[in-house]
Amino acid sequence: MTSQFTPRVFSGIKPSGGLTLGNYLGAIKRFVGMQGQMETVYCVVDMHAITVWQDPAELKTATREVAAGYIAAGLDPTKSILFNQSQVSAHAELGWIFNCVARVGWMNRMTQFKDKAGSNAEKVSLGLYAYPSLMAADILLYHATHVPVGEDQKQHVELTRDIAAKFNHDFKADFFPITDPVIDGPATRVMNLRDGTKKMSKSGESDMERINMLDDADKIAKKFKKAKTDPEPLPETYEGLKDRPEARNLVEIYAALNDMTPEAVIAEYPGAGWGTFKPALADLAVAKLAPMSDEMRRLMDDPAEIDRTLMAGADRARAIAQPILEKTYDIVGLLRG
Ligand code: AQP
Repeated sequence: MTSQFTPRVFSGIKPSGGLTLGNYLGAIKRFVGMQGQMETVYCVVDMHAITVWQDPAELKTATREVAAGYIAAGLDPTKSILFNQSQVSAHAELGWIFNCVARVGWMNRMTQFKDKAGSNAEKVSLGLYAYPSLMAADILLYHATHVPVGEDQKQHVELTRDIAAKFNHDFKADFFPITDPVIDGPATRVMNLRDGTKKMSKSGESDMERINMLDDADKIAKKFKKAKTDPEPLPETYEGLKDRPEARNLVEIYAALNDMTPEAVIAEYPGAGWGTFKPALADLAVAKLAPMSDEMRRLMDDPAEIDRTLMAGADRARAIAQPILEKTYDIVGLLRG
């Protein structure tokens, strides 16, 4: 179904706070791995961020931080298209078309909305509810065939496929690709350091539950030292991590940071106590994150340069998006002058 489409990657991160190790391992590191394999379009999805309240000045800083994180981790603005979503108005325009394609029943099944809205569903923004249809527009506006995401976004990519299929069926037009989610590697779901059953999030309540990409060595060491674990040492085999979510999380973080399998981590540390493993994990995390955080700080010292990079990326994004939006309007029957 996607074979007639040029292979193209689209993904994004919302600037709803500082970047976490979850964003890095579950998304950015994998974005970098796909660069050069096919055309890559990476977005800072600022319009998704405002589905919950954002302080306007902090939103601008967070948008630049995500862009700096992309570049510091190895995304090259000459090889990938890097931009922020709100500069390409076609996202919002196609999002509206998809609001008219997606069904309320589909939206009602979105678990992320249920998690985020909790018992407060009557009071959250309409944007938070419609978020997955804007996300479908982000992806399909570029006829993206591949979307690297963490496990938490799988349901939204499946909804994107449903929207594309319904649009193609309703308008008898084989126009949108049925996009493949790309969810692979050992850290597609990095968990909260204080509760191994919850994912690590930018906007989680306590800073101690996450590693931020901009944390310094002392903070990283302190957070891993205080990370919740059970009292048992590491097992002798990977299977021994079953039903030990916190222990498994730390092993998987180590594996993802060091490009090895979790099985190989256990083979290196069979039966190790936390007094041995946690400092080794902290040292590894610092070794991998410090060069990136140094570069992020350097880039963020020159916000005008980041803004120029995002603006140039938006021009390139628009050149792909606008003809696809125009064609969509035509298929739907919206009259153009
Ligand atoms: N803990 C995680 N493990 C693996 N991948 C993760 N991602 C986020 N957290 C983890 C992946 O990062 C990409 C960007 O996500 P996002 O920022 O757009 O949305 P999110 O998943 O809602 O991220 P947060 O950090 O949880 O933000 P808040 O707290 O503001 O809602 C996605 O590919 C996501 O899978």
